[in-house]
Amino acid sequence: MGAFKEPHGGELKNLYLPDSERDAEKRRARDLVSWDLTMRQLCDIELLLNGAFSPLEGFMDKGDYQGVVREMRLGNGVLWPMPVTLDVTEDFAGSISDGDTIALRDQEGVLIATLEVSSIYRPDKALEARSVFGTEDEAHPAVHYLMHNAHPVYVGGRLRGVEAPNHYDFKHLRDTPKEMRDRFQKLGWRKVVAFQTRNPMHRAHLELTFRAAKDVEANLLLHPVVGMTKPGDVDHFTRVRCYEHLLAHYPEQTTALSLLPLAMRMGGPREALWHAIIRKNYGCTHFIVGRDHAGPGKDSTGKPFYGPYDAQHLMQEHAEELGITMVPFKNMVYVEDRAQYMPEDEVDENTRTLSLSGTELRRRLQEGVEIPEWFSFPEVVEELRRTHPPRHRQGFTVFFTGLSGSGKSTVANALMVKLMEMGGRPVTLLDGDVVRKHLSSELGFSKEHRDLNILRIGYVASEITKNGGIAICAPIAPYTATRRQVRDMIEPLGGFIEIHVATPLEVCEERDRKGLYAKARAGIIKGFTGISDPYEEPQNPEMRIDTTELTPDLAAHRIIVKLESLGFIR
Ligand code: PPS
Repeated sequence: MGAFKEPHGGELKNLYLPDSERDAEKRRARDLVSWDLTMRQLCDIELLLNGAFSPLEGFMDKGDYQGVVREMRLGNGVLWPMPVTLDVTEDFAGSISDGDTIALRDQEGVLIATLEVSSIYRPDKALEARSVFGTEDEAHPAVHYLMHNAHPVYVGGRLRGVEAPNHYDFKHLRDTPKEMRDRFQKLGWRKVVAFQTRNPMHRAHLELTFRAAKDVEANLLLHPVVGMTKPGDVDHFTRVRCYEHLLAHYPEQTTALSLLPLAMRMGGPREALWHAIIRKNYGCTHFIVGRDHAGPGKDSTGKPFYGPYDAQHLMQEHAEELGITMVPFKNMVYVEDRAQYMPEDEVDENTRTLSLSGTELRRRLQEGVEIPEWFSFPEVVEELRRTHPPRHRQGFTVFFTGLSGSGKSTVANALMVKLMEMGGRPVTLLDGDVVRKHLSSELGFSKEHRDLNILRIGYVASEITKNGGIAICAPIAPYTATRRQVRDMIEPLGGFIEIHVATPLEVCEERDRKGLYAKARAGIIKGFTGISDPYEEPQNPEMRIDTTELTPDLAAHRIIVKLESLGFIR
């Protein structure tokens, strides 16, 4: 192994027990207290066990954790920028003591590893957020995770690996650091530059990585993250199919593709350092760091969390100690007159350059508009179009909300029939009364029960939407926060069109088809929406209708027109 390929801290860890000891460990684990690993912890443990996080030998104890949080150093002084901790509930923490061994299992109960508990401690989460991520602003995804998802107590200790977390997808593209190093050795790759990404790659990325490799005379490893990335990112299945297409465009025998099951924190500069250390452990000699590396986007006041080159500066500061060389990212732009990509800093300001922002790309995908050849490869675009069909081929949910008797069900029925007449997608009506009969039969009308009811409707609608169908929901849904939750559940999967049926209470009460208003006024029905329970009006629905004067037919027609204008039907 060449001098350049030293693992971080000197030794490539492999925390798995020898095959001969695994069965005994499994038997022993039957009597141990078990912790079911979260998604994040499963990603972390995979990279701990296979040595990608060398020199770590387990989840951090209090000493390592504090050193890492405060000064990016483990207890033994080795540079390490990111806490890797096992967060557990109070209840679980209360059931274990120092010196115990606990079993760590995946969601199906498979034993992944055992952990010898050496430290049980309560982190100062605000301090962790400020020191590691530079902010307590919850618009930062990792801070939000820390405050709302991470459990309150951390457990540290050494791991004994029993079974690697299982992956059913892209097995041929998954390598441990040892496997990757062996491959480099076999291929005779002495210098390897790694490229980290969580996004689909297009022509600019190809040019950039190709140039980086050429500049440092190294081979190239495309090393995209497929663990957890930023919420809202393109799913890794789609991305990996795109990367496979892209790979064919590199000169033969120069470039490899391998997937990294890392749970990103979007921690900017500290994360860049972490990424570099991981790649060093995989045997790479160089690492590309771009503008705003692992950036979490904007804070709650609209300002970026980190400066665009903070990550490069921090890498520079620790260059010597890192033992992997940074290749700073040059922003590539397309120069039309020369029909080629060039680094931004090599183009004079009078030259006409072309670029396409991520937002514009999403718009074009959404509306089925052309994506130019200079931007991407047709196979990559085709792949993105398959998972991001234009709106008229996406599923959507029409969510009616309004008082009892406002006309929701009648209009929803009319709309359903009109959509079925048009054809193209299956339509499901989740009417308030019908849902309460089949899906929520045990629920009443307390706030808690109403919320549960709406979230169930939202869940079913989200599945329908995800699978390309049309869900029409027509509950009262009186609470803003719950409607918001439903929107958040559905919007990433397709369309969400909220329609406030704003027929005034007096009209609803006057109609009183079911005689419920009279009973509510008489106090026979308690907590009736609009009478003795609140209805919070939607502030920004996609549409508002009032059925006082509007026939169901006309109301449904208006909604169809709205759906057409939004691009969901044509
Ligand atoms: S909610 O709040 O969204 O969960 O309500 P929903 O599932 O749409 O059910 C509303 C229908 O239940 C009848 N009903 C009541 N409505 C409101 N408040 C109370 N306390 C109540 N008790 C029974 C009522 O007939 C509603 O039907 P619609 O179709 O809206 O008139």
